[in-house]
Amino acid sequence: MTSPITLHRHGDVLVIVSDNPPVNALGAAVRQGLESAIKEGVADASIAAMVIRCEGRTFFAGADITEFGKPMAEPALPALVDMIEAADKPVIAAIHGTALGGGCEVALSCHYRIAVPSAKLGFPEVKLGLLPGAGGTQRAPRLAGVPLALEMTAKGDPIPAKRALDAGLIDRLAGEDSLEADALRFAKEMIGKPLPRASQKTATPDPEAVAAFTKANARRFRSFDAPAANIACVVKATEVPFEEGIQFERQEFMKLMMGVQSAAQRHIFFAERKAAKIDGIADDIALRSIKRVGVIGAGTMGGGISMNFLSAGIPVTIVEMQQEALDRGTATIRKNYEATAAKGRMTADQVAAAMGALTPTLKLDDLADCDLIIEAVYEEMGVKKDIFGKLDGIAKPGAILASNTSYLDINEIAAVTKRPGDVLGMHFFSPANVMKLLEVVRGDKTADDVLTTVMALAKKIRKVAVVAGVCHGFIGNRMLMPRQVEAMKLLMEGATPEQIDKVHVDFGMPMGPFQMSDLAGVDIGWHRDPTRIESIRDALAAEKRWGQKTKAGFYDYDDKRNPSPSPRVAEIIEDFRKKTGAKQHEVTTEEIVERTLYPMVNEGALILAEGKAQRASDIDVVWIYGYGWPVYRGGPMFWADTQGLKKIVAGLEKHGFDVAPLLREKADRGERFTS
Ligand code: 3H9
Repeated sequence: MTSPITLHRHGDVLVIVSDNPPVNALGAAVRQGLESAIKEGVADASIAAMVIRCEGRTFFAGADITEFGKPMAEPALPALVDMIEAADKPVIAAIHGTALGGGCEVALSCHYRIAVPSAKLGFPEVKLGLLPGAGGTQRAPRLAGVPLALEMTAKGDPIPAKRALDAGLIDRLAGEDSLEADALRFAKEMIGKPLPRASQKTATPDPEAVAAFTKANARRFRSFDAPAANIACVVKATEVPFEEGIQFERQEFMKLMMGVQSAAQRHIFFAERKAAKIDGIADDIALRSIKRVGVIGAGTMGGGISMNFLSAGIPVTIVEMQQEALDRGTATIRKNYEATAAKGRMTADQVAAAMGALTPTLKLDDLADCDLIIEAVYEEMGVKKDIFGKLDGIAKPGAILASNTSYLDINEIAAVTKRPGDVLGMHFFSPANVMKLLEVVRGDKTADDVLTTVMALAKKIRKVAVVAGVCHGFIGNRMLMPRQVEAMKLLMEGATPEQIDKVHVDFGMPMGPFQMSDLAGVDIGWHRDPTRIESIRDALAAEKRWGQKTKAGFYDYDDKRNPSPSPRVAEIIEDFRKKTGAKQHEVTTEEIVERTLYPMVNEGALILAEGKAQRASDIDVVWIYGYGWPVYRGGPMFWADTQGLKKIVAGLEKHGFDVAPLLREKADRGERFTS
């Protein structure tokens, strides 16, 4: 096998080049190649300096995550970076793309760093439930100080080259197109000069910065193990000699690596990327060109959907029926952009460009030049069919027609057109400009290139897209249903809304079933007859307890939307318990978990068996990005695997649920849903 590392001599400078697509991950072959290259450079008397650079789209993007959890081939990354730093000739890292994780650690072990202005440096390990385990937590604070090291390691967001330069993390900026030449010049200049080594610098303690950082991020870090470990390592760098700090880093790294949280977060990293692949469709299928998007409906959903495309530079024609609604929708989009600009996350020019790409209209006919039209109107089959019938006569040939329905049958909608192959579902989650998930619903007749075009477009608008089959509620909402039904039953049997919600929040969800109802609207799907009271929900809706919007739902709300338990709701529940004669018992946390979370896993197994999700990991992606399932638990299917499927089956049986055959089979065979 040829090595991904090649050597090129430029006079007395040895240029060590890695070419390991797609992202130059530091797998065994790369590490071995780097080790022998450095040895050769050090041993060769005709070499006076070395440059390490990468081919392809990026500098090393980190350790090879696929090697984690398996025995590590020599040399291990920590030993390799120490060897680079120990070299007695200047070694220069020449950085383009993203120097991430182990890649950034390789760079920091070099004596000098030069980067193109578009490059970024970062330690995203925390997002995999880890910390930089090859000296990053010890070298970064020595080079750039504690505050930046904390931010980079514990939050994991990469920083641009210019900021890295200002902070002392890199030494020079290269020309965008002259990295190798500039690195060579830099190397020649440094020949014979004393070698700066990050490990020999001291990191200044900064307890105030540590306290402020920890406090400011307490919410974001809640329940995650890795951020605290990253912070502890950075602090250690200011307290003990380098070698001792490295030992501490190693020990903390191994603890995290063996833990469930990191396994879950690594599972989601790969799950997210796998979700983009569609079984049975070739990767190189020709895509349709999407130059203009039409959105029908300028309400909350339509407006949010439009913003995704406008922000990505794709012009949008937005249609409403009434001028007033159109004006309101357009004004909301502007207001949202202006709020983003006020936070410094957009410039005034960018706001102007986004708004300039928006064409509001009252005429459906104006959608004739759109390549993709997304309908985001009232959730009613009749209304949707009417619109798709009209669109069939308006849209140009080859245009993709999508519905943003969250439950309805895409096949039925497609059937009213003469082009069902061009129709599919694009289920955005509210707020549509913020939430990362997009369920792409594949109808029976949806053409392959329509599906792949929309999946590729999703990446462009920075969504995580998952393919779902046609069924009521698709993947996410379908799994939500058994949870909500069971939560209501538990109320009847003696639990309180607060108790059930607390179990879900303690589990790591952003909110519980009743908090979610209050946010979404208790009146959603209500029959609107206040005299017909057949459920607790009907009783609440009849009293206009519609949730946060009416300041009363399952909870009472103050002006700032802070919830408090409602004595009136307790009365309504008690009244229903008496009326129905429901048997009361003490409901435990364990029972709430078994009766609200296990049925979701059960439903997930049905969805998989029916082929409505391509793979179990897709279900996990839906729940992480659409509903805030805690990423450190890896999604419902991964979580079920960590619990043991036998335990899930036993819990379901205990409470009288029908166990999905696939779940039972897997449990019997000792298998898992996820790999
Ligand atoms: C680490 O370094 C630990 C050390 O501190 C200590 C060690 C002792 N390994 O994202 P994309 C694959 S932890 C293996 O679609 P983009 C990815 O699965 C690591 N594979 O591209 C995908 O495969 P496929 C710290 C990797 O352009 C393909 O590459 N580093 C790795 O949108 C393309 O990926 C990180 O956490 C990897 N490290 O984004 C960085 N990275 O085509 C993780 C990617 O088969 N990587 N792949 O689906 C990223 O953030 C993005 O991939 C990157 C490119 C920004 C680099």
